[in-house]
Amino acid sequence: MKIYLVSGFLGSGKTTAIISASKALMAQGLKVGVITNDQGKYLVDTHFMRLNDIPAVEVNGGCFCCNYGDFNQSLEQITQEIKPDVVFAESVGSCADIVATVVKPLMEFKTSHEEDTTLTTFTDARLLKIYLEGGDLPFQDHVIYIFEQQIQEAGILVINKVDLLADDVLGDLLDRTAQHFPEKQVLPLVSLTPESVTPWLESLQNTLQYATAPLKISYKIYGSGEQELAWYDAQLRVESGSKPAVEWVQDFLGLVAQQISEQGIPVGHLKFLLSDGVHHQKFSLVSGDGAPVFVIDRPEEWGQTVELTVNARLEGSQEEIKQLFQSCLTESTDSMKTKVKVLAEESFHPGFPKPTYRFPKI
Ligand SMILES: Nc1nc2c(ncn2[C@@H]2O[C@H](COP(=O)(O)OP(=O)(O)O)[C@@H](O)[C@H]2O)c(=O)[nH]1
Ligand SMILES: [Mg+2]
Repeated sequence: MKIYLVSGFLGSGKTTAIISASKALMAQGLKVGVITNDQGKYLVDTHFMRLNDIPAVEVNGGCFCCNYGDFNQSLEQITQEIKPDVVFAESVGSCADIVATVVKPLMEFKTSHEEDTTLTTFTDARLLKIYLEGGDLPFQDHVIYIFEQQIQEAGILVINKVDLLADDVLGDLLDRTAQHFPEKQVLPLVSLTPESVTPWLESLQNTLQYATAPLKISYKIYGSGEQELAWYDAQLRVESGSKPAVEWVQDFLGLVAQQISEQGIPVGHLKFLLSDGVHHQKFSLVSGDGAPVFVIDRPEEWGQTVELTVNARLEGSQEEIKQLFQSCLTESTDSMKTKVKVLAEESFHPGFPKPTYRFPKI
């Protein structure tokens, strides 16, 4: 069984790539399992994996490193239930130091079913370009530190979303990347389809045991970077009243987009999953995407009752972020007279990282 760990900043395309790669491998008759991970509990990504018929288990409420026991249990569960050839494990996008806290413990406590473990770090080509050109990324320095550390420890460094760059711009980016990281295996990629991730799957197959040294990382800076980010998750049930439920959702999404733009809030990853049990649509906004626009497909086809899952990872205070969503909810509900039930809601800053294991200790 191969374990492919996938890390990288919020919104860099990890889930998209894992879904495409899983579909490609499943089409070849291989068995695939996925472990998703997040600090929150109501996860768009896990739902979305399952909607794509990809077996997924979740480690939630904290990262793999700080919940190594849960990670290992999920690995056991997936191994017993599915007997997979390949396991993809996606770490939360604000997490770094995976080599020392996940890869090394996996090797140390190796069980017979673990053959090869690789670590791929995904990075959004547009953010990497700004970073390597010395430009201003739209985050605080300590958040950028996390972005840097993730790249630093990459086994395979995927420069993702290269479809969004012109050929000459991409050529320049690849040159700069090679200059900055001469030792790294660098892979430009488009993650959108099972066909387009073939180069990544080839690299994974050709990369044997993970070789790079653990990071020399400052937990003080890393921890404060995590705390500059805020999580807001919610699950809403919307029932049609005088107006269809999706019309409320469209209004609410528009208000959220407008507020985020107007307040200039740096977006790590803002995701919504809309579902009526038959239809499903995922909306996603990441840094570099420009002004947010969320448009519901074929609004006339949706059912009377819909559920909306909200996963927001933004920079700022959790109180302010929560306030933003709640005020949009109130404003939309008042103006549209729709019944909206908040099934679950939480907002928080990620806790200070305290890995279960670290090899070597710091
Ligand atoms: N254009 C383009 N968009 C991508 C690509 N990979 C991912 N995305 C988009 O980037 C956003 C974030 O993707 P996701 O996989 O959820 O990121 P994660 O937070 O790293 O798991 C989504 O809107 C994806 O559709 C790619 O190769 N090209
Ligand atoms: Mg993801």
